[in-house]
Amino acid sequence: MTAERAGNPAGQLADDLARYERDGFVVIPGAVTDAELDTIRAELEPHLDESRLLGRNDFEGFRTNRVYALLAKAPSVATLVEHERVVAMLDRLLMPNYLLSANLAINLWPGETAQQLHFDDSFYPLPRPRPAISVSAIWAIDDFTEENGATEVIAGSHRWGDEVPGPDTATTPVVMTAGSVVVFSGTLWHRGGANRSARPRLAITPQYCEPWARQQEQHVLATGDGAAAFSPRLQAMLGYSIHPPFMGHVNGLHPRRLIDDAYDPAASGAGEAATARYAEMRGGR
Ligand SMILES: O=C(O)CCC(=O)C(=O)O
Repeated sequence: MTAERAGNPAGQLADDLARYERDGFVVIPGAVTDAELDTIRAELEPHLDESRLLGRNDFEGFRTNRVYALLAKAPSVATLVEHERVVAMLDRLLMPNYLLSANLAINLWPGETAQQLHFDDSFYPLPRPRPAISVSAIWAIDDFTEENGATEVIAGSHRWGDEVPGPDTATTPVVMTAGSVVVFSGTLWHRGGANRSARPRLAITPQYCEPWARQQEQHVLATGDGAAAFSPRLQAMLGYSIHPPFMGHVNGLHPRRLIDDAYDPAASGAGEAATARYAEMRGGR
């Protein structure tokens, strides 16, 4: 953890992206302050009971709290979802108007077993190898250790085709201090580890997807009126946005008008900015 909020120094983005491209993941250490973590923990506390909100299957984890609709329950998680260093990466990895796909807390209680290996955008039925349709982040709210169930990754597996990991495939635990985050490709094989320690391991995982792909959680419905309090950037990630020319409209209008009467999409410049970025991504065409 750091005493002060980490910035986004020049050159850092290129380094983060290079590691991500090479290994399929990158760890950003000490990215939020102790005070920010304390606020998040306090908001989550009522949802982390050992006997409630446990997973319904082995993937969710029978000894794991899974807290969904998170921004409605713990609004300070917005700090993680739109963290500047993560967003800087997303702006390069996904198309403009990318969306928040899932956003949940995962609290592994002692005795939780290792999760099945998987990759996060596997439910989009497109053959591999392929570009990722989503990018995931897992924030360590507690220290992540080998003993307490740190997320395990298979470095380089984001480039795999249709091969699957076997019992002998080596995984690497992402050991990191509370307040750090691992950002990884939706095509990277990984899992939650087994918690062999005596204390719970708390993580928060915002996952982002291309603007043309369906979100795992319906964030507009899940967040409700509380969405009006978030930044325009976060509102757009929730679904208050248009993917040109008109994906996401409500009754023919920009959805942000539902939470902001004064919103004028033409005056915002967002449409022009997105169109220019798409042209850049297509090499000027
Ligand atoms: O809890 C973890 O460390 C990873 C969980 C995960 O990958 C998932 O549930 O999709």
